Amino acid sequence: MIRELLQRLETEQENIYIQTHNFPDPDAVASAYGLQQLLKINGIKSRIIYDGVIQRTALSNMIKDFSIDIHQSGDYLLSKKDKIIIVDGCKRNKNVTDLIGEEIAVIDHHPGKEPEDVEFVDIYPEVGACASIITSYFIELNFRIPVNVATVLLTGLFRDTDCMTRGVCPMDVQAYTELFKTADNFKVNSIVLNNITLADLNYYTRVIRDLKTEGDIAFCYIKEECNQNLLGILGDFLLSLEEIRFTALFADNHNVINISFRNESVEINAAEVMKTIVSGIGSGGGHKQMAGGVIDSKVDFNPEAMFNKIITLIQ
Ligand SMILES: [Mn+2]
Repeated sequence: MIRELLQRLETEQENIYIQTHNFPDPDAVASAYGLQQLLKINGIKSRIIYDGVIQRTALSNMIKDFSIDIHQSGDYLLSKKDKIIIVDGCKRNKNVTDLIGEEIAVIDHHPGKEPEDVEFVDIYPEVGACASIITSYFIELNFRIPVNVATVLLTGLFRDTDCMTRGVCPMDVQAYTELFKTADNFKVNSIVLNNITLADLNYYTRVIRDLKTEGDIAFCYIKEECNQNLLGILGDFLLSLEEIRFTALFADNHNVINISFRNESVEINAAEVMKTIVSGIGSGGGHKQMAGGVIDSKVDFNPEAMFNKIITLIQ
C-alpha cells in the first residue's frame, strides 16, 4: 500500500494532514510522526493534527523532546480539498472526529469495518501497535530509519504492547528488531519507565481503596475526573496482580462515564464485552486485551448493575 500512497501523494497539490485519534497516545503520535518523516524523505510535506486533548505528561515530554510538530486541528484552516491520512484509528470511529477534508488513507491496527470510501486502507487488527505498521513501510521501502524516528516508533510500540507483553504478532517482533538497531534505546527505556507522575498516585490510592473483586475480575468506579489514558495505566497496574485477569475501570468525567478494560485471558474478548455493555447508551471498542468506551450520560450508569453485568458476560 505504501508505494501506491507515495505515488499518489507525490503529485498532490493540496495540504496533506495526518490525523490521529482524539486522545492521542504514544502509539498514535509515534505513528503519525513516523509517517510524516517517511513522507518527508520522499519530498512530501504533511502536518500532524488531532482533535481533543493530549492527556499525559510523558507524552507531552516526548513531543517536546523530539520537537514533534503536532497541532490541534483548530490551529489550521482546513479546506474541503485537503487530504487526510488517519493513523491509529479509522474513519467513522467515534474517537476520530470527521474533519473538513478528504480522507484518502487509513492506517490502523484496531479491528472494525473497513471504510469503503477511502482510497488507501491498511488495517492489521492482529498487530499490537500501529507503530509496527509504519516501521514495516520503512522496511518495505528499504529506507534507513533515522535515530529520532526509530526512538519514537519504538516508544509507541512498547507502550501499546506493554513492553511486548500484549497482543504481539510477528510484525511487531520484526519492527522491534529493526527499530532496536537505530533507536536511542536508553531514551526509549527512560520514556517508557517514566510513565506516571506523583499526582497520578492519588488515583492509585483511590483504585486500591475502592476496588471490588469477584473471582479474578476487578472493578472500580472512580467518582472523580480521571482521563482515559490514565484509566488504562491503572488497569495495567491491576492486571499485574496475580489474582486478577480482567479489569473494568469507570470514571465520572463531567456527566460522561469513561470506561477502560484490560484483559489477560485468552477466552475473553475485551472489545466484545465493551460493545455489549455500551450498546444503546454509548460507544466503545478496541482489542481483545484492551478496550475503551464511554457512556454518554451518567444517568445510564449504575455501578453495581454494571459490575454484575460484566461478571455475567465473562463467567
Ligand atoms: Mn495504537
